[in-house]
Amino acid sequence: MFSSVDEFVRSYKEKLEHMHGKQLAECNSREQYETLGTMVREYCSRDWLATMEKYRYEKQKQVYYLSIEFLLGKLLKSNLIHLGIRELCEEGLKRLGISLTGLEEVECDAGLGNGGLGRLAACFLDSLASQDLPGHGCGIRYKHGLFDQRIVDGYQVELPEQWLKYGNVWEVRRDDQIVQVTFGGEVETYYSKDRLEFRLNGAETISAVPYDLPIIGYRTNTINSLRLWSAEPSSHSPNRSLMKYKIETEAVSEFLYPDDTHIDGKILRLKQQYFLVSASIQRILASYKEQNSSLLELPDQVAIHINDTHPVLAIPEMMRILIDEEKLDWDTAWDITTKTISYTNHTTLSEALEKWQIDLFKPLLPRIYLIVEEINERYCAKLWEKYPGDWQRIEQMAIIAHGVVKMAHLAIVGSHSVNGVAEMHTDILKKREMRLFYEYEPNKFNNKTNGITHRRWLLQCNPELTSLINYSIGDAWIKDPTKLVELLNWKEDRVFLNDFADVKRKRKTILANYIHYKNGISIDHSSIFDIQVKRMHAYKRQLLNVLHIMYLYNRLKEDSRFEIHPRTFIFGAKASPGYYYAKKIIKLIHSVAEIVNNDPYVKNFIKVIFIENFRVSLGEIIYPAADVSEQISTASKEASGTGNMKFMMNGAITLGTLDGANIEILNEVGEENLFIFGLTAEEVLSYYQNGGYKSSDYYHHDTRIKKVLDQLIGDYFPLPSVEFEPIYDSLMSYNDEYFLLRDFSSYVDAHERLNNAYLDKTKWSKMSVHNVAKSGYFTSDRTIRQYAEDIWNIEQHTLHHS
Ligand code: 26W
Repeated sequence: MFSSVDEFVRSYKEKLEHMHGKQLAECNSREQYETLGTMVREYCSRDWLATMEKYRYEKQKQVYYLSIEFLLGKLLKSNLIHLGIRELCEEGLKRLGISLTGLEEVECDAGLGNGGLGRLAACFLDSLASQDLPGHGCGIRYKHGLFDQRIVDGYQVELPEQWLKYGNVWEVRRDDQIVQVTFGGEVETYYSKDRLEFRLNGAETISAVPYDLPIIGYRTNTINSLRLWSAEPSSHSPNRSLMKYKIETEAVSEFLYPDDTHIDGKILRLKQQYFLVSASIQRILASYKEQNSSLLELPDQVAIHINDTHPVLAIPEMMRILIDEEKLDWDTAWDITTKTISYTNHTTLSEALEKWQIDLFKPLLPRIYLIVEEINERYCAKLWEKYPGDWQRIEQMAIIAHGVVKMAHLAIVGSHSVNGVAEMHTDILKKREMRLFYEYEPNKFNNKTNGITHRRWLLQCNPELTSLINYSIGDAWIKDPTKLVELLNWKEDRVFLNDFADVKRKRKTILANYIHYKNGISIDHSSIFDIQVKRMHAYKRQLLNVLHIMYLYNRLKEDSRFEIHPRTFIFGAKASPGYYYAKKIIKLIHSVAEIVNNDPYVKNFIKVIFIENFRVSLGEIIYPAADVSEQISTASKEASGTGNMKFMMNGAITLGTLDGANIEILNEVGEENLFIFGLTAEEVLSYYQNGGYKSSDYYHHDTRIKKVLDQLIGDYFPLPSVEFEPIYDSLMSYNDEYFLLRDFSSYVDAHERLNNAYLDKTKWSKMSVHNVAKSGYFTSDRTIRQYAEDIWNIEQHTLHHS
């Protein structure tokens, strides 16, 4: 199929006719895309099967990464690159008058995630396969991924996302592997041969249908699987209206919840979580049992990782199967379960910590609830032994307390490893959020600083930079990105620096053209592209960025001698549909843009752009075009951040707080190669403890702040004056929970330093090169190797081709 261009052209035409029953000339680009995608999927099926066979027969330990989100983005381009057949396809299609990039654009993003957590899961799958590690994803095949964002009159409007509308060429439905998942009913207990047994009566069953996607390693023969479960009515039909049953069943995998950090305690969400977990654990144990006789060795053969607490019911579900179905005793089952499961925490924000009301949990999952109760009782009893009489401590550590089940506590207690996602985040977990658990079992806790796949986020999305790097230091960095450090040898080379600056210019032009096409706004290609793209959230402080733009505007208007290098401020962000405040910030960005972009004087210095519907595939054109990466969360709030790494790897300079992985970026590049500002995490946390900050002092003592804040509520914007009152109030009446006014002045200073640095173009380019050179540490290959060695205990395999 892909052995020569001639051969490709022949099989492509044949496939197209078979699939669509038409001649090439009559096929639209979607049909052409489907043809190519199907060919690629079929082409990899041999290696896919071979990989699975090898795992089965060589009894290598496998890891299963359970995640409620996998934010994959598009797959055609990366699959072609990984298989090493992209150039051949491009050439073949060209002969047929088809543009490959055109077909790549037709593909919909697989947007089965909200943000960092979901994208991290996708990067991890890529790094597992690309390093020949036996690891697979388990997730949900949502019919609708994260909503499509439209902006109407400056306001966000959400439309249902439709990635499956025309089918999905990458997936294979596995009817032979369907399992049943059970909800509701009542638990009956009885004795059988002196053993207490449990039976569920009157429960309802739904089918979990697996769809498998190949995860293709980069130039290896390894092809792992991502298994996505879809909910369908089961043939054991219930005693109630079939139509209602069908609708309620399909609802389980209908939508991805669009909440990021703020939990919506809806029953459907809990159903999704148990659906994912029950289906996955049942299959994992069944396939283990096909090969092994004793469940006691399960932890030597299988590792199960839970991505945040969303899949934490894997713990009681595994206990249920081991005890009720496999008839093991509690202690043996508990030993196997805890040795198998490990857990990553992704946030310390209290509003994101999952707690489920018992009233909701117990009727939906009665047997699972009983098991959680038992886990809790045994755990509290052990705590009592260690801390006799210390009721307060035990109450704080309990899994069930005050009418709720605390999912993070269950995750810590039921797994053998708990990790944070950046050094500082892990420190905060140990010292604060999880202090009592850390004191009790310090060895459980460890750090795994996040990473990103340099294949998608540099090699694939920035071919211009890739060629320049290859030309300068060779291509060994693709297998080992720490080799990017060799770019430092070129930092003083004039020709190289020119070429490097040229790459950035090209990438800025590509983004500028996109913006012109989408927003109808022309931007100055030589302006500084200052970009903040991420979910919209108060703690990420897009508002601080906007306040600074308003200040710059005021300053430019007031002081005709004040000059800055032209700047284009670019935003992209989705707000959770129910997050009123975040939506207000989106409107504010548009209102400020309206004023700034239409001011005949100011528009020569600054422009403000909001890019609609930010998603993985847009990231691929945005990160390479950035000069400045805005990473300005309130210190202590951003567990890690991964956008920061994508920008850095493409040569953007970080303007950031000492938060999450920004600190490790600073450690890599040194303070001369990024701009740090603002309170430290220590300072923020001690403010919280002492109630010491009064935001109105900053309003009264800083005229820049006063002027901007007053503009929020007067008649400055052509809108009812109440429009931005909630924003004003958050800063003044509610005492500025995220320290925007406190950090404002320091942020202004950092921007000034940055502006001055940019005036020396050569120096700026050197800083930029330095960032690329030191970005190798942030490859998810490194992160995954650390998980593989320290937590999962899995090993690389080698696949020999037959
Ligand atoms: C609604 C339940 C819920 C709870 C928490 C949804 C989403 C969350 C997380 C906060 C989602 C998330 O994306 N966290 C991010 O994870 C990234 C990968 O580790 C980190 O880089 C980000 O700092 C963290 O915010």
